[in-house]
Amino acid sequence: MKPKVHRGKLAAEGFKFAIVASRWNDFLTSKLIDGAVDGLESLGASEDSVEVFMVPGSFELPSVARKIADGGSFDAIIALGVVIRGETAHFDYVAGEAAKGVGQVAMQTGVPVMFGVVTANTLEQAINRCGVKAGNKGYEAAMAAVEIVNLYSQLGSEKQEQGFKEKAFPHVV
Ligand code: INI
Repeated sequence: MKPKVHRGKLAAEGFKFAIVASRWNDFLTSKLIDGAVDGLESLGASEDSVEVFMVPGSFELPSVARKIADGGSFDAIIALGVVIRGETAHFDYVAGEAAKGVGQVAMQTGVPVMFGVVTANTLEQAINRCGVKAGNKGYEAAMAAVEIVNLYSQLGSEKQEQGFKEKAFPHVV
């Protein structure tokens, strides 16, 4: 058996992306923003199709992502932040709320929201995930955003096509 496989293309032209990024640990989140912008640009996004919204900390990512999603101007949102366990007793609350909240925004609004938040036990681990050794989570989140917006638009047009078939050929479908 060879089932039909649906996959989003890695082509960013024609889509609008919002990056919402935390200022906490900004020497690292700035690297995530750079990684995300470079990633989007490398896939064909134009300068005016990408906007960055800064928030105080990762806890605020979901609420601002929600506002952006409700505004209806962007096809995808990329949430970026760095939460380091060693630095805070409320690591679990901040990281947990950021992850849960970002997921809820995506589910409740229908606008895809990428989780580009580095959660690390140590500063060294965090540095390694922000473009030094083990990749750049901002770049990865940008790749995911482009793939997902293309998959969403494919799914939308398949639905429209199905609706058209149902109307035009009710006896067939
Ligand atoms: N926010 C982060 O993004 N990373 C952290 O490591 C962090 N620490 O360590 O506390 C952090 N805290 C701030 C938090 O996100 C909120 O901005 C703050 O609680 C105000 O709501």
